[in-house]
Amino acid sequence: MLEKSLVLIKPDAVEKDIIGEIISYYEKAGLKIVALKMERANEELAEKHYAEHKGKPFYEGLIKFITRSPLCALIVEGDNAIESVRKINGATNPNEAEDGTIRKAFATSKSENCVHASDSVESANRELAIWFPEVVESILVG
Ligand code: 3AN
Repeated sequence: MLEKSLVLIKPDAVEKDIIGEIISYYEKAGLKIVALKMERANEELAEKHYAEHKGKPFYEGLIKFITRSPLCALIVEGDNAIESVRKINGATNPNEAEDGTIRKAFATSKSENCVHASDSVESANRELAIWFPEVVESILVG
């Protein structure tokens, strides 16, 4: 099924100047970048995005991390894009990430793990509306 996933290239990856390398992983897998922007998330945006993690021990650190410097938000489209992108990203813990994944190559810890991607159609729709409110209506219709 043709799907759209919300991907964040997180502050650690932007700081390391590997935006281009990360985007290449998706493009080489046949996925299409249909929207892209850089922005520095404020707390409100970060808290919306990570609402499901509120109260967890790593939550405060997560908000600090994701707001500390600019990130890159992308809409990645393709057949089965949601699962494909998560496979390309690799496991949350880089020690468990499979060879050939972005996190295996670049992530340094569970928090500094370079990328985020939607984990279901429902979360993709929620996250796309958070990060791309200006395009979400036109892009999600049809
Ligand atoms: P994923 O991004 O692989 O879907 P989630 O949804 O379980 O992982 O967690 C969201 C984010 O929260 C992770 N990308 C990571 O940055 C952070 N995180 C998750 N678990 C931990 C942890 N135990 N310690 C620190 N940060 C964590």
